[in-house]
Amino acid sequence: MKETLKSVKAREILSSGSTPSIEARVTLESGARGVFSVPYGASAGVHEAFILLDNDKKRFLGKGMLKAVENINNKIAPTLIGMSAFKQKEIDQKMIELDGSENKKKLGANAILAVSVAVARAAANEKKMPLYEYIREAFNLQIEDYRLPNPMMVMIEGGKHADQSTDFQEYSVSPIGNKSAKENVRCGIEIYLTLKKVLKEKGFSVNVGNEGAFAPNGLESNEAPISLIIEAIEKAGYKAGEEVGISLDPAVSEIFENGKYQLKKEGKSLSSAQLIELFNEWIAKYPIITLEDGLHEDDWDNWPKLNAALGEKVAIITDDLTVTNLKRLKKAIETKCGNAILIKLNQIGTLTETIETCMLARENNWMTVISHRGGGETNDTSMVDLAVAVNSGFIKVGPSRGERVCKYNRLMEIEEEIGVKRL
Ligand code: 2PG
Ligand code: MG
Repeated sequence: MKETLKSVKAREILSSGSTPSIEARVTLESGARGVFSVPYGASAGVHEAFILLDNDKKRFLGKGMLKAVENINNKIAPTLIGMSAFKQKEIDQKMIELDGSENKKKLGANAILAVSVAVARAAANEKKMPLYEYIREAFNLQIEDYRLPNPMMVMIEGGKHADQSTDFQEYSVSPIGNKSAKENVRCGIEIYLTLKKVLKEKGFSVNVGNEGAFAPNGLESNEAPISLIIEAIEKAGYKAGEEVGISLDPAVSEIFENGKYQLKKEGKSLSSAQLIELFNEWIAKYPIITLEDGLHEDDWDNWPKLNAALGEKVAIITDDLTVTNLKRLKKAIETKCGNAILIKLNQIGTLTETIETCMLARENNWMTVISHRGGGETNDTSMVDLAVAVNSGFIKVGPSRGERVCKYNRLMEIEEEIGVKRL
């Protein structure tokens, strides 16, 4: 049959962080093809699916991915060839079984995901459908109409994503309200370009970090970026709080040491309760609308407290806590840890599991935010189609560098395809 998988091939490629990654290419009997390249996370949570690295110090300082490439070419390909590309769930299930481990450590989630999304792309091409439409059909998603996600655009980055910047990882702007995707993207970019001027005037460097956001050193505190961004919002002609909100991802799993959160900028060690209080103060002072990873990835006891204290005021987004994992999301919902989830395809490793997690979130009125990866993005834009398919609230992506702006370009392209849709 024409939709049958004829060949599955992989190769090692480079990601934006100059670390290797994988591209998989699936060809169907009809000749239709699907290609997907997997991103790589710099501040990956410990509960994420396993990324198989070669650990051969003679190649790419141990970060080569030839073993995962071989797993695709020699193990996954022979298992899947002959299956229908339209059977996405069965294909993903086959790979999960072939791996047989809890966190995909045998074949590597990098290998499995590369094939999973490449299959979906080939199937969409065979049906001459855009990927977002195909995802809805393949998973029989009962979602009416489309609501394009708003940008959550990173303006200043620190933590593991930049050298000598803030302890906290990301300070973003999120246009709110009922504008088109094109206007929202323009709004974010105008603020970014204005922030460049604001930083320059104050003598800060405007070099960018991993995600294409500014990463100045010499900022006086972890709080300082917020006022700089608000200044940029206003100078760009937008109203902070009304048209544009601030989104924070302090990514505090990365600064949790010896039982406390280490804020080097302030020379302080904070307990979970003190950190919640700090965010509470900031939320009272600034137009913050979302707070992601406000506590560390295993702090199940305190996440409900964070959510109880702040969840009525802002979206409490779980990232390292839930890692796009259905079981962890279930627990987070049951224990009321938040009200929104960050989704990254390579945290879990198949399209099917990613969709299941998104749909569970939706059913429980948790917003989904589909995210880029910090350290090693690729030029692939499937994450945007995924966001459109599941009506995500936001896509989190940096404002410059080719591997980031291609996501916004894809969003604006989709808007041209389906028209300006606001629900
Ligand atoms: C995050 C992401 C993306 P990383 O923490 O949300 O911004 O970073 O890919 O390094 O995990
Ligand atoms: Mg995060």
